[in-house]
Amino acid sequence: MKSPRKVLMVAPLFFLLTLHTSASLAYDDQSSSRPSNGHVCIGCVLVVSVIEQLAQVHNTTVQTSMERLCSYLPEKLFLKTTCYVVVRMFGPDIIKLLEADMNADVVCHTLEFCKQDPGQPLCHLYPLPKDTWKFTLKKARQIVKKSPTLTYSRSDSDICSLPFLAKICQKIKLAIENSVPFKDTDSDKYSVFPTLRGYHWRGRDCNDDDKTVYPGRRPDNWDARQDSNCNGIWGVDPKDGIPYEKKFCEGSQPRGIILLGDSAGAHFHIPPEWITASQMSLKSFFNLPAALTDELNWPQLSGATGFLNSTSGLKEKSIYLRLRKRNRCNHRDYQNISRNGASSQNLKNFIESLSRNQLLDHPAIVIYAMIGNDVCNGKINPVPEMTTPEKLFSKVMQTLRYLDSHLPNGSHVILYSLPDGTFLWDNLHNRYHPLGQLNKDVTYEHFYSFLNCLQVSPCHGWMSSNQTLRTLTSERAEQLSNTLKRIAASQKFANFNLLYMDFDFQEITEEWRKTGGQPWQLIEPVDGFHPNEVALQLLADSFWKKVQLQWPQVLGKENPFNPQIEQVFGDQGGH
Ligand SMILES: *[C@@H]1O[C@H](CO)[C@@H](O)[C@H](O)[C@H]1NC(C)=O
Ligand SMILES: *[C@@H]1O[C@H](CO)[C@@H](O)[C@H](O)[C@H]1NC(C)=O
Ligand SMILES: *[C@@H]1O[C@H](CO)[C@@H](O)[C@H](O)[C@H]1NC(C)=O
Ligand SMILES: *[C@@H]1O[C@H](CO)[C@@H](O)[C@H](O)[C@H]1NC(C)=O
Ligand SMILES: CC(=O)N[C@H]1CO[C@H](CO)[C@@H](O)[C@@H]1O
Repeated sequence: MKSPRKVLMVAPLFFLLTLHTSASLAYDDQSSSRPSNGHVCIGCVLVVSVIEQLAQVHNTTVQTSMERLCSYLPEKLFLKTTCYVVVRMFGPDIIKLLEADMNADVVCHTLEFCKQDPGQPLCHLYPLPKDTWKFTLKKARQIVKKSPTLTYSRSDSDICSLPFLAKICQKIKLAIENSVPFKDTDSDKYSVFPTLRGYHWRGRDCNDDDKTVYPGRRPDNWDARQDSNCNGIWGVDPKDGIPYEKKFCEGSQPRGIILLGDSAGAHFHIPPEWITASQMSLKSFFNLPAALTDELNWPQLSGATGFLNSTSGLKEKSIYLRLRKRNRCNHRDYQNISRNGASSQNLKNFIESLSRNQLLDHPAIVIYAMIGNDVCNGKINPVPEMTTPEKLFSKVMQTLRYLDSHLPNGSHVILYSLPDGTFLWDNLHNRYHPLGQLNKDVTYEHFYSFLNCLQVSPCHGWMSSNQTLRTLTSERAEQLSNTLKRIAASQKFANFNLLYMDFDFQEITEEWRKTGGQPWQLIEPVDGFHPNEVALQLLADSFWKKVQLQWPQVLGKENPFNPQIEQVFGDQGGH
């Protein structure tokens, strides 16, 4: 529960935070050695770019464009208020600078949100100004010289420590803490709230007051009196006095799905409408507050545990929805134990949030999908920071032993390999980033090198113009995948069957091409890194087909009573 609160602390400056979270993929123990102001710099460049482009799109003054942006933001989480506060603080300078034709890079360096450390390269997103950088910056500094806003040190990465924001941060923190009961005890992991790791992440609790009631448990006394496992099937058939759960679910081999994943598993996503001036409207930000409280993840739409209909229009469904369709007794039995920045090495920090009682609960299908962060980091020289096969082996074995002591007998664990991320560069580098589409001035190559320069890239190894580095990264990923494969082939556990599956992005791309799609359409446009919703659905589809073909026992039987369950219980209480 700690990380969402940390993120929420900085929620008011969504702008400054947008990329903060994406780049915090390496949230664990790397923050200390990272230059502190990288995220603040990106946030500033992002906001100033949007302000500049809004003015351009609507042919208005910078002042009007700033007000327009604030007016689009929702009131929730003090987003609108904060926007106006920020405008009051920095607006006058931003106006002067933009009206003097300075670009976002220059504005943010002048306002000291971006800094060039001595001996370090100059980090910029847009093409350099025509005059020399030094000269331009000097000119810009003169323009804002007498400004009162330059009295704070902006190098601090915690923007809540800025005096004028501290109060708002405090208010937001209180508002959130008072409105949502944080639950830390084991039996209380299920929730009736959607975000803050509530039912967007794992099955909705159907009786929050009773600790013995939760999704995934074997029914208590066939649920004659209450729905102890929240699958929406309970009570007694008045015709014959037999409990429905016994009638419809006995012997149907119910099972849940649990994802141990990273930001891709949780479906990290920043909607491009949030930063694309030409598409921005009052509707653009309605989902921002909820997204912030889910750490910018959208697990409810993810490939493994999503339960909402896809927004992409694809008909492919998540693995959870397929399991539910196969056996309606599995309703609500899903858990997304995923975290931004998760890797084999830090999974131990949060695996205990997995909830499964070995004696009381149904078996589970556990997908281990740490698909990037073992080779991805933002360091200037990323290779030495990558997980070695030896380190991977030892941590994965630890994880598997943990699972063996927590999963009910008859469970399955599937180790998912790392993809070859070279498709990122290959498909994106010469395309325009959403910030560069209006003026055709920022490609992903520029965007990647900006992130690398600031040392906040979610994956310097693959998001780099250095081909040697990309190849090295892929080689390491392959070694790690082979290690996982070897583990699956050689290790046996008492309570689950261990399997291995290749993450074959090539295959997904081919499927997508067949429908007339282009590979770049499978990548999150704003971060240029994560698989997007379509990719996740296609992956889920490929996963399902492979399992069905090779190991049908993993999925359990098709329940012949599905139509009756639907007839008696309708949507079973929904999600
Ligand atoms: C933008 O606005 C200015 C002043 O209001 C006007 O002179 C100019 O023609 C407008 N440009 C476009 C492209 O509409
Ligand atoms: C999902 O789509 C199906 C039909 O395509 C519809 O019946 C169902 O109500 C939708 N579910 C949600 C949660 O919107
Ligand atoms: C798990 O179940 C299998 C059969 O389903 C059985 O052979 C095995 O002994 C059980 N293991 C444990 C640890 O109970
Ligand atoms: C490319 O990456 C490799 C491996 O990290 C490194 O040794 C080399 O110096 C890099 N080349 C350039 C031009 O930065
Ligand atoms: C609802 C829920 O329990 N979500 C979990 C998802 O995974 C993270 C681990 O990263 C847990 O902290 C959450 O509790």
